[in-house]
Amino acid sequence: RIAWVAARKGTLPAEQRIVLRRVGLINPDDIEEYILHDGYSALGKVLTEMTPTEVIEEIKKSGLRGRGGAGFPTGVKWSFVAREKSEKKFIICNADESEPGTFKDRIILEGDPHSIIEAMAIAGYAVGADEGYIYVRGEYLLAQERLRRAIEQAREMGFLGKNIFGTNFNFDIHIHTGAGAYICGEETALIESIEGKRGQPRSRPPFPTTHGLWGKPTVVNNVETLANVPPILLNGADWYRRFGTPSSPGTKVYTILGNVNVTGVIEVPMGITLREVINIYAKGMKGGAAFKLAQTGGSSGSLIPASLQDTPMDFDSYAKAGVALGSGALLICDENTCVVDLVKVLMNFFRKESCGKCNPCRIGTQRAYEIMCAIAEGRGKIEDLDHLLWLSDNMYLLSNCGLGQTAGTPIKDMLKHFRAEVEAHITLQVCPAGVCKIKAFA
Ligand code: L3W
Ligand code: SF4
Repeated sequence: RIAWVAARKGTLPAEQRIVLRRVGLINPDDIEEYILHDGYSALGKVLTEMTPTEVIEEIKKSGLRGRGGAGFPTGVKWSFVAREKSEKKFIICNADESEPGTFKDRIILEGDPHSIIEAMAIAGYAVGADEGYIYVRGEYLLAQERLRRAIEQAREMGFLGKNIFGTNFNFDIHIHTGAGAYICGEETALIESIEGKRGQPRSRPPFPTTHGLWGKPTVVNNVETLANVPPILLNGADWYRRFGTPSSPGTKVYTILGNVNVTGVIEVPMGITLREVINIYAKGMKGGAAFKLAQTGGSSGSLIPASLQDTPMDFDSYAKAGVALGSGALLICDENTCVVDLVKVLMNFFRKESCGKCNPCRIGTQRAYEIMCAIAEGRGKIEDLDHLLWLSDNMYLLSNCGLGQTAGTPIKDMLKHFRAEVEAHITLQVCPAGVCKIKAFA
């Protein structure tokens, strides 16, 4: 909080780096550089000075919440696995980052791969697991290469394998690569994929914490979530709570894209506003154009209109405002963006990536895309808007997993905040932003 208030006053240049503190600073292929920058000291501290219960309590106290989009409390998830009486448990790092516009995890994996290995070993110690998997997106070749090298180095130095730090704790990690399916980022589809089956989500409950990989209790954490673990245990939960907001402590890594002057990756405290992101980090809108909306979290995020530019970006403030923070992409759109065109593109993504297991999602995303195409081409009818809302509600209520449940969010946001613009496509056969090729005028 201190940091971002100062940044707002212009007394600090910008970011608050916890997760990205070593990225760009150390050679990710050299374990010695990692060690020189506090690497594996959190693991050493945990194994020699703390009990598993103390580790979980510290993570709970820190308030760390899942950075894959859902914001579930990490310490609580770990405690669910720790309490299971099972001879075998697993830690999975979800590195199947595929949300459009999101590449925050890639930066961490490529720039600081040992931080994930260290965090997974800590999680293993905390919950009683001796084996981990990193499920890496198939297209992330450099990340895979660096992770493989890092794992080999960690084994050679004794940070993975048997009797780590001279204790009786054993832990090792495998890498599993994806094959291009977005749905394998859903935790249970990811588990099915590791098990060698078709990547389709299971029904939850039971959650992976009790019935995960090969039916065993499993922690599934996002890359950025894990990257927060070593610094929390090294510096303490109270230190971590100095950043962010009381209910969403710490920082968030965002990818900034779209019609702004500076795009890229930033790490800033939770609770900063979109206006601040645009003005401070993105150096304003390109060409001085007016801000129209931001799309958070790739496809499953929300459309954030100008009226919510000053809402603190943290899990609860966004939820209270009826929007979602998502996975960390911020697609900033100016006044020349057509919301119909944008939502059409998102629906195209969902219909292609739907795994087809359940009808509401498989058919609903296809129908929503067809209607969006009709509206964009000037073939839409005003009753289509009610049909779109009906589809969105049914997908939300009846779909098996997050993809189908959130596919209708952009539609609802579009009709809530930009209905007049959508209606103009139908009743006036005009695209106010001048993007859609309305056929009547072609
Ligand atoms: C045990 C319970 N565990 C919940 C666990 C659950 C999961 C986590 C969150 O993700 C987000 C969405 C998008 N006992 C539990 C429990 N859990 N109740 O908590 O669960 P949930 O259901 O709230 O969310 P989810 O469906 O797992 C949805 C994001 O994921 N998303 C895409 C993300 C992409 C990236 C990327 O590209 N880097 O992160 C797609 O929907 O934002 O908020 O672990 O097991 N009673
Ligand atoms: Fe597959 Fe969609 Fe059903 Fe999820 S909601 S299981 S992606 S069909």
